[in-house]
Parts: sequence; structure tokens; C-alpha cells
Amino acid sequence: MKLIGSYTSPFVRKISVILLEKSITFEFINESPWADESHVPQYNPLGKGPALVTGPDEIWYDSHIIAAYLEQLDIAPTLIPREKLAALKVQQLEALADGIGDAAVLLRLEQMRPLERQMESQLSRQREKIQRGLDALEKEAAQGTVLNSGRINVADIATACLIGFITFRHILPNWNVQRPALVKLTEKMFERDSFARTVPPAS
Ligand SMILES: N[C@@H](CCC(=O)N[C@@H](CS)C(=O)NCC(=O)O)C(=O)O
Repeated sequence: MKLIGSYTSPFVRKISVILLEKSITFEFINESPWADESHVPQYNPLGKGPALVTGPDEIWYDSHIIAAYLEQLDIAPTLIPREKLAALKVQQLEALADGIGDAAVLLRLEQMRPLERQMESQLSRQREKIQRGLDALEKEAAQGTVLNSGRINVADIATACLIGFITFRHILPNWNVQRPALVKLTEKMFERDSFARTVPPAS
């Protein structure tokens, strides 16, 4: 298997963590989707990482789909429950964490524009999504039924990858204020070997 993407992407990290948790051997192809000569569009018409190559004519893209594909290989540990409704609950929180990641990427792109061309409305729109999303994740983590349940799942992984990205890119320096359950969950996840091995490089 080949995983295409960059070490700094939270979506790519999510897939690396899942592969490591399941002890699936893979080759990491480090490709920035933002580079002029990027090969990522050859794997995903949307030009986004991650993509997972599983055979000569088989490529999976969008981290949510890749996570679901890896789950159906039936390799322990189970990261998406077998029962359909329980699976959707986990996957909805995975989608929430990923959606906050989308907002964080958009915020960062806007912030990279020259100051006089940045749109305040766009900055605050994305910040609001991030704050609301983190509040929802905090509530779930405090409840501990789907997120932070004690049995690791893809929502826990996606959430910790998101928090790692927010911290690494200084997206929201005070994300942890009044979010103790998220802090606890993230600290617990960062202790795992799969997270220690996928820390984004300083750049
Ligand atoms: N929903 C997608 C989002 C992937 C995504 O946005 N990846 C970013 C890297 S952080 C990317 O490749 N962006 C390049 C672009 O938007 O052109 C997923 O979960 O795989």
C-alpha cells in the first residue's frame, strides 16, 4: 500500500495513525498538494491528500472513505463499530473533526494573503465554525460515550489529529481554554506510539 500526502496534513496523519494502529505495512509518498509540480492530482482528481493506492487500478481518496476502506479489511483493532447506527455516530464525529480541519485550512489560507486583501468576514466565519465545532467535540468528549469512550475509534483519532494541526499551525492558541475533556483526550492519544511516530515536522 502507498499513502500519498504530506506529513503536515491532519487528514493524512489520520490515515497514517489508522495504518499504524492496525499494523498495516505501507509506504509513505511525501507529496505536497500545494506544490506546482505536485503529483497528487494523478491519484485524486480533486488534487487533495490523502490518497491510498491499494492495487494497480485501485486508489482510494478522501480520508473518510480511506478510513472506511481500511476498516472493511477486518484487521484489529476495530476503529469503526460493526453495528451500523453506532458506526454512523462515530463517523459523524469523524466528519465533524475533519470539517473543523477544513475550516482551519481555509482560515490559514486567508491569513496567508496580504493583510490588506484578507476578508474579515471570511476569517470570522471560519473561526466561528472552529469554535462551534470544538465546543461540540468537547461536549462529546465529556460525555464519553462515542468520543473518548476508552476504546479508541476513528473519531478519537480524527479529533487528536485536528488538535495536533491547530496547535502546530497556531490556528487557535487558546483552543484548550474551557475544554478540559478535549485536552485530556488529546493528551491520552498523543501518548500512543502511532501518534508519536506521526508528529508533523517543524516547517
Ligand atoms: N475531505 C478531505 C480533505 C483533504 C484536504 O483538504 N487535504 C488538504 C491537505 S491538508 C489538501 O490536499 N488541500 C489541497 C487543495 O485543497 O487543493 C479528506 O478528508 O481527505
